[in-house]
Order: sequence, then structure tokens, then C-alpha cells
Amino acid sequence: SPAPGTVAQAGPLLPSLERIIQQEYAAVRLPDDAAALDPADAAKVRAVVTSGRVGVPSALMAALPNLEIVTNFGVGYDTTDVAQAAERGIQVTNTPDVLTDCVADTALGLMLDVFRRFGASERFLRDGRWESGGFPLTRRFSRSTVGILGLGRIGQAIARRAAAFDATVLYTTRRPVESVTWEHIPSAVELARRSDVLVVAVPGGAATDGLVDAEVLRALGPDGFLVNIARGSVVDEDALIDALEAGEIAGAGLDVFAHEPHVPPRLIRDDVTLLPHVGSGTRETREDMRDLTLANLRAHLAGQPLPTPVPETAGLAALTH
Ligand code: 8YV
Repeated sequence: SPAPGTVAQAGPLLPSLERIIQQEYAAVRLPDDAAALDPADAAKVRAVVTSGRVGVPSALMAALPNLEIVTNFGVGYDTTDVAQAAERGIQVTNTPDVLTDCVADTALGLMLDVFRRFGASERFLRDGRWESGGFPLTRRFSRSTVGILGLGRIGQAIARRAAAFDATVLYTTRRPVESVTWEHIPSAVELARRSDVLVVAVPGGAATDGLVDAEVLRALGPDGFLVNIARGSVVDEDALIDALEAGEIAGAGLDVFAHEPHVPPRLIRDDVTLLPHVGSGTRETREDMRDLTLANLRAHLAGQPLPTPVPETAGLAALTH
């Protein structure tokens, strides 16, 4: 096994993952502030295990001169500086596929809840309000039009589930996806205009920052819902609050926020379903994510091909070895 200090941990991890990397590799936890890193310790680090919550941002990566790989627990890796990684020949891996079902299930749960208001109606019952009258009528989800922004693995899994509810599925991506029959809509504004619910399923990062802005929300309209299971950064959160307060959209279902774990108090409304970023949070999926994170780490340390490198660094192995 590699010398102590070779494998390091950035940010908190699933407890069983932390335990395994401590036992197998004597992994050390890096300080949250890159400036606090001891240069001798930093020079030992060849692999960092992290999650989307913390990642390996520019300053931390720059402080690790011998870094070879970042194994990210999570499919999203927008917190890791992949541009610097690609530049320096550092591999980055993530955990695609294993969490697709649970994240898509979460999207469906949020969609059903914003249309049918199960959470709000349960609060109504618990508050003892049923005795004085029934809950107001809600909206039908089956046979609605579901617009999906981004049609990767998770977007497609959401589309298949929505299709089982006899929904009309539309999607927006930069280029139409060849292998699907759902209708491609070239712009997010047009997608929003045509949809009863707009579901955000694009990766986070600079390319999608603020993609769902005031104009998209206005296009969604007073009968339209927004669901976000991707990254809070994709939605202009202030514009969303304004749209909700002005009645420009009907409601929202959110698993992700711009500044987690901070949730703006003005978002805590009866027409918004709020979840504390639990999309992938089942025992089964988190264990699969842990195992895939470890499989990438072990493959790298054994000089084997990586199971799930991210596209930005996938070609590097061939170039540098
Ligand atoms: C994780 C996620 O909970 O996979 C992702 O991109 O957002 C979630 O599955 C998160 O990355 C863990 O911190």
C-alpha cells in the first residue's frame, strides 16, 4: 500500500468511506483553508477523495504539487477545478449511473408534490384544519407537459418516468440527442413557455450558471412549476423568489440551492417544496457511490484504467502514460 499521506480527504465524506480510506491508506483530512496546508504534507498527496460539497477548488489543487487524481463522490464535480486538472494531467473521476434512479425518483417526487401538494395537505391535516373544511383542489400531474432542461443520464431517467404518467416530454439541450424520440426545443425560454413543469437536470458550473433566469421563469407562467434536482447555481435564486412572490409562476420543488445549506427564508413558502439535497441520499445508492469512488481510487493506485473518469480528463491517461 502507498506511503502514509499519499491519499487525502477533502471535506466530510460518508462515514464508511472515511473509515475505509483511513484504514487502508492512512488517509489524512486536508485543512479547509488551502493556506493552512503544510508544504511537506502537501507534497506527499497523490490522491484526494472528496465530494461535490467541497471538491478540490483552484487554490487547494494549486497547493498540491504531486496530485495525480481527484476521486469525487457524486456525479457533479463543479466544485473541482477540472480545467487546472486537465492542464496538469490530473485525473478526475465521479460517480455516474449509480445515482441516476434515486435522483430521478426525487424529481418525480418533487413534481408530484408541487402539482398535488401532498406535503402542504399533510401539514393541513396535522394542523387540525380538516375538521373545518377540505383541502383546496390541486393540479393533475398525469398527462401534463414536462420540459426537461438537460437530457443526460438523469434527464433521460426523469423523461422515462414522466412518460409512464402519460406526460408529453419535451427537452432542451445544445444539440438534439440522437437516440431519443422526445421533442427537442432549442431554447430554454421556449421550453418553459411550452411546459407545465420545467425540470432542471443540467450539470452545474460556469456553462449553466443562471440559465434559469427571470425571462425563463416569466415564460413558465402563472400555471407553471419549476423543479430543480441539479445545482442551485443553474437557477437565479433571487429571480425565483421574485417570480414566486409576484405569482409569475405557480410553485417550485427544490432539492438544491445556491448557497447550501443556507435556504433564503423568503423561499420557505407553502407553494415551494424544499428538500435538503437528498436526491441521491438512500443507503443503497450512497453505498454504490462509495464503492465506485473506491474502485476509481484503487484502479489509479494499481495503475489500472479508471472505471469512471470525467470527460474533461478521460483522454489524459493515454496522453501522459
Ligand atoms: C451528492 C450530488 O449528495 O452526485 C451529486 O452531484 O449532488 C449528490 O449525489 C453530493 O455530491 C455529495 O456531497
